[in-house]
Amino acid sequence: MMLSFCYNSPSITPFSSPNTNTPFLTTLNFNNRTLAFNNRFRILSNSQKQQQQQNSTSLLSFLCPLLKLFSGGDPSGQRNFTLEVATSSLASLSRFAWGSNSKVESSNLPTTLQLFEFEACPFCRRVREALTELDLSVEVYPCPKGSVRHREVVRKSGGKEMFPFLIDQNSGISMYESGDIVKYLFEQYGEGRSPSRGLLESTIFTGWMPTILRAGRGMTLWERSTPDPPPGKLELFSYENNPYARIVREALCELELPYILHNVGEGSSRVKLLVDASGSKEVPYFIDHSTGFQSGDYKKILHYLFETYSAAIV
Ligand SMILES: N[C@@H](CCC(=O)N[C@@H](CS)C(=O)NCC(=O)O)C(=O)O
Repeated sequence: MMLSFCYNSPSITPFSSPNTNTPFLTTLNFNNRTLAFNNRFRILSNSQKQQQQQNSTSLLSFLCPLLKLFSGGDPSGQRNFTLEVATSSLASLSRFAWGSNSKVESSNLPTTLQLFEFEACPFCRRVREALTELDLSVEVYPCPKGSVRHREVVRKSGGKEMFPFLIDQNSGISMYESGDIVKYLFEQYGEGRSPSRGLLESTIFTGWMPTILRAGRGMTLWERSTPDPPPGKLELFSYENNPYARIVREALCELELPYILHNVGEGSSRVKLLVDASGSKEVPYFIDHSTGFQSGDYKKILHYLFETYSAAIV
């Protein structure tokens, strides 16, 4: 289950929290150093290796290549927003209440979690749903198919390109396998709670529905996305099963833009942070610290993202 065991060295630069002004890029540089550190200390027992092989050949993994059947097409082109919202709302319905509510009293922990994932991946979805339930903020490093930047970090750190992949700077652990990640997160941050009923088992059944209904959005790198990472920190207030926030996350993924994801599910104590930033409790709310752009309108956010971070004319 766990791929690496390492410790937090006091000599390592402190992890950047969303409340600091540290540019997001700094964190990624820090990652590179940390990941090299992780590699040096990776210890795999035979049983772990066996487990890893079993996991990678699991039935669920075999279904993943089917994702390639869905091609999202040009994400920067004219969209039928009625259809977009309808399909995203159906996707939300298909996931019932998973990823909508916060189940724990948030302790407003500093962000120590880094999630390498892509929006359309059903296994990544399960982890994002758990993060909403746990009321945790996380740094998201999108790894859409065809992308290189963050995928390389995963390959170097964990040994293979499989998603989701989690790094927790707090415990020094990095791991694959969505089920293991969800269990780990609840053990570490769940204050004794368990994932809500069916969350762990639901991926095989309806975890695919948002992927299918959204016709591959949030799966593949947009070929005209700018090759460089954003110069500053991007932040998104969201919760996993919000239909409008999903549309924004898909775009961030297709542009391979890393961002800090603040989960603000029903009951989240992060609402105050959101209201302070936006004056409202509504999600999505997006902030680009390098330009000062901020908006709670998903259409404006999409327009901004493709205008700023791709060569597309929108
Ligand atoms: N059993 C794994 C399955 C993970 C998996 O198969 N992920 C797919 C995406 S849905 C993947 O990483 N495919 C390789 C790729 O996208 O390059 C889990 O639960 O995390």
